[in-house]
Amino acid sequence: MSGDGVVAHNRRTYFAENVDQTRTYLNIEYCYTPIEDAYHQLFDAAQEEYNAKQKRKDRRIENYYEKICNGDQEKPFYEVIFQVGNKDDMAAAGENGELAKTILDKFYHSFLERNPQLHVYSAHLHMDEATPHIHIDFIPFTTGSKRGLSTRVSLKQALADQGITGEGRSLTERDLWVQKEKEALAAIMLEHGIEWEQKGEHKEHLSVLEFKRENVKRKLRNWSRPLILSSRSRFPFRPWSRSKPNPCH
Ligand SMILES: [Mn+2]
Repeated sequence: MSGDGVVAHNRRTYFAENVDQTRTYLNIEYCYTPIEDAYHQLFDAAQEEYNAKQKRKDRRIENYYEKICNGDQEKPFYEVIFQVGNKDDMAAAGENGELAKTILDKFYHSFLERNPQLHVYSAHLHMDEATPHIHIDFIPFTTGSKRGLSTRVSLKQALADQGITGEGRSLTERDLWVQKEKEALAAIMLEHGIEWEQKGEHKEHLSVLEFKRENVKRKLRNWSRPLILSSRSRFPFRPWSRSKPNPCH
């Protein structure tokens, strides 16, 4: 899906077949700024300052967003999707749908507090698909940079500014960040009586999570087996690679 496709899905300007349009009014649009505008807000001052210092005209940056899109250094934005449960245990239209919405709503607000270096320009909670989930689109940035723009796009540096550094290829800063966010989500779930049991080893425990609801055992009598909370496919951390359609256009 290209950037335009993401926007159309998240904002419901395009309805895919799996969307129940009678429930779309239950969705929440927390924010939406076209990405070009978000780039202007974040980087215009640094771009002007940078250009003022350039003696050679060809070193000037006319459009930072286009420059990032056309370069190989950084992705222009990232999208993460968070979900509690699955369609069998947390169906959007079922008895736990509202609970999932409450948890995701709290999680979204805490996400903003935890991640000051990730500029969220688009965020949507979807209640009109099988399971409630939230799409968060962000531009990772760092300030006070010595080279290039003083404020510039950098996922690695943005996470480092937030105190998250990786340990080589086996454990990247983004792995650590995803784990931290999942733990934050788990903590909010726990406040609502849903416990996470992490299973397996290595990265597996990041993707297969089970839960039991302590406070509503009565309702759970017919749930005879552990329930899968979040699967790999529903917890994507999507950088927009150049092999995909260019999200800038
Ligand atoms: Mn969706």
